[in-house]
Amino acid sequence: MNSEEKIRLQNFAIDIREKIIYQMSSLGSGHLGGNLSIAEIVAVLYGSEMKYDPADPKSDERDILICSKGHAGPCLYSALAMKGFFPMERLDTLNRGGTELPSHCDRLHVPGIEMTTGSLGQGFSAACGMALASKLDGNPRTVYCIIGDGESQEGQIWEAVLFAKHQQLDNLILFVDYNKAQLDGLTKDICDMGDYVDKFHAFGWHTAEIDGHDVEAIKTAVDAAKADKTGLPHVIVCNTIKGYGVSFTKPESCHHVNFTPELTEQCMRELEASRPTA
Ligand SMILES: Cc1ncc(C[n+]2csc(CCOP(=O)(O)OP(=O)(O)O)c2C)c(N)n1
Repeated sequence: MNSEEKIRLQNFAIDIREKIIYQMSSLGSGHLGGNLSIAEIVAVLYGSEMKYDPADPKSDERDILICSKGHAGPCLYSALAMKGFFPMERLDTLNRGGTELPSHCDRLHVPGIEMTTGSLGQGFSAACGMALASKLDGNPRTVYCIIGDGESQEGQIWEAVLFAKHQQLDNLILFVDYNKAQLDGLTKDICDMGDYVDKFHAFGWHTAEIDGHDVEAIKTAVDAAKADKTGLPHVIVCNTIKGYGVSFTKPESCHHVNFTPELTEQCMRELEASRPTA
């Protein structure tokens, strides 16, 4: 990746973070930590890797992303609005009565959202189904899915992991947002998941582990996964930080945050100051 491309994707991730905070502060609160932790993954997918057409969100030519940790809707909405799937003004309406922008991913209301998620563990099964259907249809698309580390404590996740291997879903790329924290504390204290790479390897998957805030590492891992058509599904374990990008957050206590105008201003100032320079 050349430095221009790197800076473009890093800036896109910062734009996404600013829009996440904009949506949540307009509402007064939101699931901040787990939205901020996946900004680079979403920036690389919508900024570089995925095929999509905002004018035709259901096009057969498109790739698919399912955010199984549905509370990270605002992160995807930021990217979708910036890419023209719906008007930017809709970001003002997050989770208000009658809104077309519910806080959790909603495929019936939000163009570009492929699966309604929020009940943790379920979105990944849908992603496996879509990957299998794409293969049966001879559609060359890639299906991407993001799960949380807390979410990976759900039994349904591991049924889907088995299924994907059995069905040889090498068109499926799963990101584990390994931010080490869930709703009410650190994942290791609540139900330690051990070593993800070992686990997925034991289930027969192709594995990679990267810094999930490094756009170059994300792109390299996705390109390698896409190129590998040996019948194995792909997991990219992304080491991330819950609440990454602003200074007031602590991973174990930033799952859901209340905003004041002062806090919003501080976050926006910090994000602007963090923009990379050539
Ligand atoms: C089946 C289910 N149980 C509980 C919840 C409530 N809940 C919402 S987010 C969350 C924590 C998820 O942690 P993690 O997957 O690590 O995601 P992160 O907060 O780091 O984004 C929980 C328990 C839920 N949405 N669905």
